[in-house]
Amino acid sequence: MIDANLKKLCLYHLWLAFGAFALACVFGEFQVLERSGLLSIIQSPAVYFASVSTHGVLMGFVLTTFFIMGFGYYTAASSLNMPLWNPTLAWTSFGVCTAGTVMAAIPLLLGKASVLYTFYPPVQANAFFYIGATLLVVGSWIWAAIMLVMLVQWKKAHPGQSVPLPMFANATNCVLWLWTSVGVALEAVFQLLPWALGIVDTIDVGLARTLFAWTLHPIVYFWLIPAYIALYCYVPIAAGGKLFSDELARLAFLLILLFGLPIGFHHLYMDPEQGHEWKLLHMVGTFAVAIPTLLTGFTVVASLEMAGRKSGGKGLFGWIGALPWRNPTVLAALLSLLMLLLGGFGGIVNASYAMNAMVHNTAWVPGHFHLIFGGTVVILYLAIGYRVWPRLCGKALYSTDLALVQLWTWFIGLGVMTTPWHVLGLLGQPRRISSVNYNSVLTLAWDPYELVMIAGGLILLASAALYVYILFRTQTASSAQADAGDDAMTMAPPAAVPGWLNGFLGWNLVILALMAVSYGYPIAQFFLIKTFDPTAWGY
Ligand code: HAS
Ligand code: CU
Repeated sequence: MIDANLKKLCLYHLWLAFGAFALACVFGEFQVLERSGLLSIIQSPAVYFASVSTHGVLMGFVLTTFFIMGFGYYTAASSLNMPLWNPTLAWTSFGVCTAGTVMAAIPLLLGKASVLYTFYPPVQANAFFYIGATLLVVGSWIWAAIMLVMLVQWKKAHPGQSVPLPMFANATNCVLWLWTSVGVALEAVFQLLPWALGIVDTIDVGLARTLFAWTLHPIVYFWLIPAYIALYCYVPIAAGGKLFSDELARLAFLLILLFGLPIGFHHLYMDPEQGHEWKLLHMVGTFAVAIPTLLTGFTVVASLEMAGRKSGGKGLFGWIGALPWRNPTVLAALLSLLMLLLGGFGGIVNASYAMNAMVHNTAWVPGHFHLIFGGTVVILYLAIGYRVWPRLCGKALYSTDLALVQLWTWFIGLGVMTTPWHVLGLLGQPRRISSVNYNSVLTLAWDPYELVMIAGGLILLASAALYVYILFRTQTASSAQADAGDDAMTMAPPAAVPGWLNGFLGWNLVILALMAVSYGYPIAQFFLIKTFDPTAWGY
């Protein structure tokens, strides 16, 4: 049930998200230009690292968190068909998150927090950056609490009924996020802040990296789940068919929750502070987490095939051509699946302990995550925007043709930008460098790829600008359209699903056990093993 206040709340969140997104694209284009060395006037490592840090924070934390919260409110109210619980609290959460974002943005823009979006110590940021980031997380916890209260209220009012799939997925994401954010929250409160404030002189960077790894993997699924909501709940209907299996979809979300959390050490394979046995354990888990995505690929492609065949598509692949490619939701889904196929392949390479040694800290890694995050995830956020804007504003979408151009250019831009990154990674180019001019014949081979990336970045920037333009023109159009009504988002759920596919309470115990196994000793060792004290040895 979406009333005027909720519409406003969603629009505020989504505008902030997409505003951050467009700004981050400007920084991105600056970065590829700076690094290429083409324009000597803009060469500056200091500005470069301030820019990359701001770009990463805007894309990875601001776009995502605000989008997920705004879309989460929309999903809960529309799929449960109930009013938002405690709108005042929801606005408070928005205020806390916005204040945190502003607080972090100031040192970022002043070059006082050039610590990249992973803010690994020993690089240190101004304390306001850490306080701002913490506030953003705290604000998002309020959102998660509101979502879970709504779930509980709905279940009380509808005993024995299955929770509608969009809300089931949305609630999975809340539970996932609450578990995920604990790692970075512990790092910020007990290590980074006391250190940045001068209360302690040193911190254990091994512990900090371990706590960050706790967050770093599952956060990517926090970003991914809204995209999967679109794939499962919007796409089959938009393609003219229906979802292949509601239960398989629920299973995929649950498996993301269970397998996504305890596996962060694939970011630490090359680190010294954890033993290889633990890394191996996390590697097995990392392969397991591909399963829910493979399930998703299967279910969504099967749904699309059913739709394509219904529209007359024949033969092994004829159904693909019969799909409504001119529907923005369907087009975004098809392009996102293609990018998931390639980006996921890169992920499997990264996850393989031995192959990781070849690609770790090379340009391959930004290639991987721009394709799968900037590609798969963001293109579906954009498609969700096209779908919800008319409903939130009561106006028709400004132009479907322009929306199609925008989605295609986003896809093409990502292809043009990430292919060179993958190649450069294999050629040995490190990631996170502000210049590629090493005065060596070996690195001369990098130059043409750097130029291609400038073109890719430009296409992406133009596409992002077009996106904001389409939303703006939609919202400011003078003619209103008839209220499209609440967005039920999916066909009626099965009358009943097994209890274990309908709630989360018991699953928290399973997660606790998995986390205790995979992180218990690796964290405890920092407190159990006496560190080497040079003064005791007379050094
Ligand atoms: Fe990743 C690094 C492993 C998924 C994001 N990842 C990153 C970083 C980010 C990121 C941001 O193991 C950088 C962190 C940093 O700054 O240091 N990643 C994986 C694996 C997966 C994976 C195994 N990553 C993601 C997703 C992300 C994301 C999703 C964002 C949303 N990643 C790693 C590893 C590293 C890493 C290592 C560390 C690297 C290092 O050394 O630093 C898996 O979840 C991927 C599973 C996916 C598949 C693909 C299945 C294909 C399907 C498509 C079907 C479509 C068809 C086509 C058939 C196995 C489902 C149909 C087409 C039609 C036209 C009809
Ligand atoms: Cu990961």
